[in-house]
Amino acid sequence: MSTRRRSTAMFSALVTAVAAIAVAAPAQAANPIIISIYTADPAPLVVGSTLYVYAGRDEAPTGGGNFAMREWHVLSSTDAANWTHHGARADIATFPWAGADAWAGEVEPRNGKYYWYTSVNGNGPGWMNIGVAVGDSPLGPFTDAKGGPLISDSTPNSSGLNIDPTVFVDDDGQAYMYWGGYWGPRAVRLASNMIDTVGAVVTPTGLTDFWEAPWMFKRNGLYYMMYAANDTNGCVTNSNYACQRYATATSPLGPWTHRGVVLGQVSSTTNHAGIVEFNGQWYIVYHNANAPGGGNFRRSVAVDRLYFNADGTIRPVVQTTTGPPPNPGGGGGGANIAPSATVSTSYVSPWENLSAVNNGGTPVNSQDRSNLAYGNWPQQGVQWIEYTWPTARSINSSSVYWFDDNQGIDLPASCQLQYWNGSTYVPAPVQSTCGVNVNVDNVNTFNTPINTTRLRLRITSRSGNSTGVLEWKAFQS
Ligand code: FUB
Repeated sequence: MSTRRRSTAMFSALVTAVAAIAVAAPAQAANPIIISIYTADPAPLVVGSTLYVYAGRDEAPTGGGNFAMREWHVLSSTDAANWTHHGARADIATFPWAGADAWAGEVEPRNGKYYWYTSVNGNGPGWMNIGVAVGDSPLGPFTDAKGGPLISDSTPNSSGLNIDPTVFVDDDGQAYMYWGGYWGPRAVRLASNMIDTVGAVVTPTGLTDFWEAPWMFKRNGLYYMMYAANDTNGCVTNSNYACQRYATATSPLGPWTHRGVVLGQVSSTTNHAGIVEFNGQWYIVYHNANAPGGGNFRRSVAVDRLYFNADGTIRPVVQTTTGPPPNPGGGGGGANIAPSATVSTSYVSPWENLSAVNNGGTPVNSQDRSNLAYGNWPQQGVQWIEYTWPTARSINSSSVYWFDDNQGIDLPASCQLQYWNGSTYVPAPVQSTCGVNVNVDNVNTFNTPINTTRLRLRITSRSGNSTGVLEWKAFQS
């Protein structure tokens, strides 16, 4: 029997609301990312150069067998490795019509406001509801936006358990909300005010073995839905636990096509996660029971890297205790504009691919050819690759992931970033020497942004070797 079913009807205490605490305390730089309190059901959100994580707080006592959740907390980071805890930014009292169970939520920005969709137990008939609070900043303050539930047990065709909202605003401005538990996924359109539904609640198809905890996002024009499943058909060995499966679709309400497992079983029975792109890299934020004294009702939030294959499928996540390395990004968190450039080179080996350098791949290590590789074997000495844009771009940093096949292609002896000043190539105003480290993005931040139509990476090989690149990014200021 799953945690959810074991806890059903066991949790009815009316909780006195606790006012939001306006603190910003350092969390930590490893997994779990916070151990001063227990946290669960994380939902990431990038605003500017900051990665926020919204999470519930687990307050069950040691050995407790039920959820005790009254508050939603916020953490933030500017590098996905070092975290600041901002305390409780919403709680049961945020919703005057509710009384208990501050379960999973997600924040979605729109029109300069931040809408926090949450699972919460109302005081009326039925059990869980979806509420929505609104604030003027990612840290609030948040107030009830509607004066009652957005979704409840009385909503026609609602889920058997109305929890775990995920809200997604598409490029055309149409917003969608998915939610549900007890194997009952549901979806509905939201109005542009973000607090009303539009049209009927529908039952999406193709979310194979859906249990709860949907998370929706879009990448390269493809819609993704990650969700918790608890089947024993490749997900978990014991259906008290859950994994994260995912499906893709070419339209936001499906039909969905199941693609496999993203995140395997974790150390807590529940498994709840969110996926986000931050500073050019992808991350999964999830929970487990790994903090000291942790357990199924004393969970903790963790962060790890997430990798896509060239065909858009997701690689199974490797859960770590170290968390990801710091990713401070390109100085301003600007977009990687390399994919929109035309790339040229002094030489590419006929069996390698110049397109590798700006195809948006995220290498796992310097031998990772899964998103192709650029190499210039058997050339030695100085070679270059170059980006050209049709109009001038403002660029404030760059990063290079070197290819090293442990054969003829080795890390370079040195490198230099140059740009076209209108009549010749000149060195970019880098803050540090061009990095030649293995297995990492070698980030080079500029002292001042450059305006140019051409950026060049000049590479000098080690004696007897050639050089190669897996991904070269240029960040817009
Ligand atoms: O934290 C309470 C509930 O447990 C969440 O709403 C579910 O997703 C599961 O993580």
